[in-house]
Amino acid sequence: MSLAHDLESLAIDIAREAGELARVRRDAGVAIAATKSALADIVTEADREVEALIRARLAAERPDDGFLGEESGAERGTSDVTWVVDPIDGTVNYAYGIPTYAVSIAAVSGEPTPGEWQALAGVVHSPVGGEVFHAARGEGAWLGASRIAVNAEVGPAGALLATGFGYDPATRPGDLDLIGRVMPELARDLRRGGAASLDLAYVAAGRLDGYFERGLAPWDHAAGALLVTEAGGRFGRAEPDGSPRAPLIVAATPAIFDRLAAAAGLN
Ligand code: LIP
Repeated sequence: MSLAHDLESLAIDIAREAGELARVRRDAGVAIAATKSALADIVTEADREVEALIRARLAAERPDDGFLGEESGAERGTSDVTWVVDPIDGTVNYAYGIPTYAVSIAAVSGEPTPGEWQALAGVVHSPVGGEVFHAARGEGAWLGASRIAVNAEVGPAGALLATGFGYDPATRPGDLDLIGRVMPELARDLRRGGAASLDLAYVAAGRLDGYFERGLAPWDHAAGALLVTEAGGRFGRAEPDGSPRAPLIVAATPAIFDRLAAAAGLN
């Protein structure tokens, strides 16, 4: 078996265990532990507990690997592998009891920076739905045991797209301008699920034709981007006006990627 396949298998096992913990904590009731970059950017005790479980299981299995997590930060390893983890992506949904949230775990090699790393394995697990989207580099994208692929074409009514909004109210005008540029050009309709990793997994599975958003963190897209490319889709990331805090992410079937990227301003 390839290293990528072994990393994928480990990530699937850990994502399932972490997802079960997240689900049990949600059913028991969720407390907001703190706010981060903005009042709307919350973290729950479950976010922290789930990331600690993931980090401990990875350290036990692969002690030399690095780690980059949303809640506990970054730690360089001595191997060439770094784990990029969002323990509960869709935190606001999770806090409100909306079932659209996911455990996102990716293994990357090289410099653990988007645009520089090479994704080796990615898993996006939806605990409520029980769905496990997964990919190992060069081995395709899967939903459970079923192979998945992006839509080969987009119908005459236009593309079903998804997007999202940053936590900082100051980004709202730019986000709305972005939608105003994209929708008339391409969309039959727009979805706002609230979890980037699931939006990307849905592009990979053909449930969406494309997705775009500004301001995502590396852990939001690390796993989902590999799902998209292994499913035959295209993924792009840019930092318009050189702002690393608000990168633009575009992912789509090749049938519309270039038009979506152009409308969104992906240089
Ligand atoms: C969320 C993303 C979502 C975005 C939110 C937030 P979190 O990640 O998954 O797409 O619109 O602003 O960034 O904070 O739930 O891990």
